[in-house]
Amino acid sequence: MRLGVDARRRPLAWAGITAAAALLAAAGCGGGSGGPAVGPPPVTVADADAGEALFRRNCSGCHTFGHGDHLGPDLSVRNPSANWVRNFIADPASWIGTGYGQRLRDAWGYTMPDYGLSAAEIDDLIAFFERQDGRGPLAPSAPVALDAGAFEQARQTYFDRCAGCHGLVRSGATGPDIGQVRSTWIGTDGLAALMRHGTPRGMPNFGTSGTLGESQIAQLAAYLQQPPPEPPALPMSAIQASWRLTVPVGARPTAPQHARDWRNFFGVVERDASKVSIFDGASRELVARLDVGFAVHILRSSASGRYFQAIGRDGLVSLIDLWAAVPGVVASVKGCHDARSVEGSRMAGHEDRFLVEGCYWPPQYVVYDGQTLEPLARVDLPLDSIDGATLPEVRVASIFGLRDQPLWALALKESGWLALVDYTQPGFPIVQRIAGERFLHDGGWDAAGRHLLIAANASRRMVAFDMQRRELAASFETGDTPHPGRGANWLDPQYGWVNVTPHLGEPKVSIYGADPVGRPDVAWKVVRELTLPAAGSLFVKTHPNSPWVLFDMTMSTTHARQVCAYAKASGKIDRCFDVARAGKAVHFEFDRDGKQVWVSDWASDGAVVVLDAVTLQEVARIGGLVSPTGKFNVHNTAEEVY
Ligand code: DHE
Repeated sequence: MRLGVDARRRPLAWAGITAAAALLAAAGCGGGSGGPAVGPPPVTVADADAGEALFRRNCSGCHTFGHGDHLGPDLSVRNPSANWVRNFIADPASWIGTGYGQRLRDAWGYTMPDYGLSAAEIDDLIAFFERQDGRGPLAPSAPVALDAGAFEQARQTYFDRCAGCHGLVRSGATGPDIGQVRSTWIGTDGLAALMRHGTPRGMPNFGTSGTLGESQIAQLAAYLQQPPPEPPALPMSAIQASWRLTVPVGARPTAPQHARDWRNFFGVVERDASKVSIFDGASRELVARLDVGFAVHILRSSASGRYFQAIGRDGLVSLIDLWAAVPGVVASVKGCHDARSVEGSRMAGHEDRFLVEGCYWPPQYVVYDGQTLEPLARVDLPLDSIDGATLPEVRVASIFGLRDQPLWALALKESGWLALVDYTQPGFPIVQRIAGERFLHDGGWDAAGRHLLIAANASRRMVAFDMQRRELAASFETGDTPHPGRGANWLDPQYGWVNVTPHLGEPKVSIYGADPVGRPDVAWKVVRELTLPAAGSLFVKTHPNSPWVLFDMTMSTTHARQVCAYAKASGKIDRCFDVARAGKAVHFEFDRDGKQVWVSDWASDGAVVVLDAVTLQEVARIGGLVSPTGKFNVHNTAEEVY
């Protein structure tokens, strides 16, 4: 039985005291292998059962006991000094730079989170370890039984929360493989602990953040240990049936029906409300709040800027006309069950003419009329990877509309291909594929608009595609899970035009040369590495008129409220400061002239924080927004200013 902390803390008998003395001796009274000065172990009666429960609940996401290393070491093999282990658990960060503590940091790449356990709880854990030493490997708890209803609930939760990173068939991408075999190895407790607490490498803390309840976590842990169900197809007939043309082209205005500067509008994604709010960038007044697809992901601007194109995670594309007296959705269509990106035709003479939606599921892309969203073609994706393997799942990640050729470039995540789709050819076929790296994710253009710079986050690399020559220009390592968003271009005083990526898996920023014509000596080479206060960065952004390059650390468990500003002139991080009050700071967007920058405070009752783009002082806070995430200024999005 678990005793109250105070009730349990009573003096040890003599045998216990000699055991504690032996531990102290083994630890050299200083903690075993160097480290901060520590006192003698507390004298307590520890509860191994309570320690086991704590281990299963908190620690088993990263550690096993006797089944091998996972995200952290197998704890059946640990520092022999219980006193060292005790002090390490109490304050993991303070052991960085010391012998054993630093070796752990070097081996595992991050510092163990501090769970804020009491001294009594830590004693319980140690008691459990010592008891388990004599018992052998710890078997995981059995998964809960799933009847048909619970299985369906778990399937839906997986789709809503997990499929984006791990894939619908769970073979992994931005997140690791969590198919049946690996999930069964991790076990019920480990899976639940990972969902509950997240990881320092970017897995969200769904449990402690309140996103998922304990019963949902238990269902998911059971679901993951079963084979994934066959996901459904979405044929052209169903896509056509979903098409809604609310305002035909003839009924739309031929000139803006309001006096506002619509090219400086901001579209703000309110993710969990499945809405987009449109603000006047100058006055910051709300112009419209519109229903779009489920858990809307991003907006893109049509080449002319007149239309916002919103993509929901349910694959619903919404076309928003900014010239209407009150901007509204003029057409919608659903070409995927699951999607993240959409892009219009950008070449001169083809502006706003076609639109492509890339699916996460099914493995297909769909081309629409750019003005009406009438479905024109549905094309299956090739399922072979650049290594020649046949994959169960290939998803369209980022999409880029070229300006000088009638092409879209589709980054095919799992397979590592960049597929070029020609929208002047009948059937909108893939006319060429360029091998990159697995798994392609997000990215943007270089300053010259010639190279596409895309993160292959599972390969720790950035990939540069030369779109003039239509070939791979370079692939170079940057770090653990690069995640640049659109990236950022600026003229470095020493290295010429550069671009940059932060990383999800480590607190590193890699700045690399990105001008193979002007500075071939440093092109596609990392020229500066910076350290952020924490890993978990999702986005970077700048504007030609801004002296700063801004980074968030959204997925960090310790610094999610902060953003950091890098000074282009000095080549240094100048400051990191709190922006979010209610939730996590995420994503940046400048206004058209680069005078202000908008940052989201991502929370259910969230806000957009407007900073002066020079002083970085807060000038306004637009509140009352439901989980604001991405923000898209019409001019900057249409002209791809970043
Ligand atoms: Fe995104 C861009 C995929 C989670 C906000 N995100 C992108 C792009 C891809 C992608 C492929 C590039 C599109 C392009 O340029 O054509 N995002 C994914 C995922 O697969 C992932 C990791 C998991 C998921 O389940 O969706 C994911 N994304 C998120 C979020 O959780 C974010 C922070 C908030 C949200 O909406 O859910 C988020 N992603 C964004 C934003 C961009 C983006 C704001 C556009 C950045 C820009 O400046 O253009």
